[in-house]
Amino acid sequence: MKTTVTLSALLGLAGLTSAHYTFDKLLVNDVKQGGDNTYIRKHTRGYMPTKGTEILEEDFRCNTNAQPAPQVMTVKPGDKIGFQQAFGANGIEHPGPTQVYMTAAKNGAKNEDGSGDWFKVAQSLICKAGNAESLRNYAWCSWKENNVNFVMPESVPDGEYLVRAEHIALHGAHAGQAEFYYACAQIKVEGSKATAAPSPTTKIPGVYAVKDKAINFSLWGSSTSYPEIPGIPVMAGGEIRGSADGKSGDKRVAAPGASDSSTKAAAPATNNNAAAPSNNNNNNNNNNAAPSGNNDNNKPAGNKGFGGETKAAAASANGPSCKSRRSKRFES
Ligand SMILES: [Cu+2]
Repeated sequence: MKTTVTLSALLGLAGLTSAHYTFDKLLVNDVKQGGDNTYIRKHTRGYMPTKGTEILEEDFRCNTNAQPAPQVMTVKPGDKIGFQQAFGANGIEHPGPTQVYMTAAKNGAKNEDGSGDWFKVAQSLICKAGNAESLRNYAWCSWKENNVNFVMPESVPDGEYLVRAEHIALHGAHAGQAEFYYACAQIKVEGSKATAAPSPTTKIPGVYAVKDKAINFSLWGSSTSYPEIPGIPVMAGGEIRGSADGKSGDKRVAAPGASDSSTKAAAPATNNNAAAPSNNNNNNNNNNAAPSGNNDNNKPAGNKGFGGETKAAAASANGPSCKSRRSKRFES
């Protein structure tokens, strides 16, 4: 018994070194720029993820002891920006979304400490619709890609920025062990016609709370979608890749924003139905169809996912590390 546990611990550790990652190489239009950490700030966490209450620390901005990089990369709207993995890693094999945040650097990107407001310029979710099992791996847009990437939208004004790319691994999220992988690049945007300050904004740390649903989501239930948005919504015109259920495939679309509100007044319609039954004391007889329809929309996925997942969660609750599931199977 004891031998088995030790063996599985060893297997788990062996897996960790190859499974974990950070980002140190900047890509522009899929071409590597400079060397390691020429444009991406070097930090001392190595490939280990940030977890738990560490997301409340100041180092959650650009990672542990991050130091200004020697250079600032100039890009224009429409350029594809990528943060490639460090240490020879060649593909993200953790399930979860990616986010890219930016903060304006009024005194230059090299001098920016990230204490100001950040906006979210891009988000990737699920690119392949599938079953619950697929959500534990290849359903995600970033699966097996060796970089976190996005296309610089027209809606980001000219100027220097810190750009923070992040992948959240969710395999341990049900047990409060979501893993955050991230680094910051120093980038100058030139050629934008945008003048409005991007919104909404957040502070980092502060963008996530430890108990946020989006980072405590279980992949071990029956859910075939990820109906959560970690942090704040993507800015108007920013990039959303994939979708909550992957049914739209691997597409990059512009996020809607306040300026589009005149064309999008459709959403509130369903509220009228919900209001109607409250006039009747006789809940049982009236409007049976409507309430049950509402329940179908709101609950089943969540209920089955969260109710059914308790056992699965308990079964894999030992798994703060990625490969421990595998070793656990070997045990049993
Ligand atoms: Cu991991």
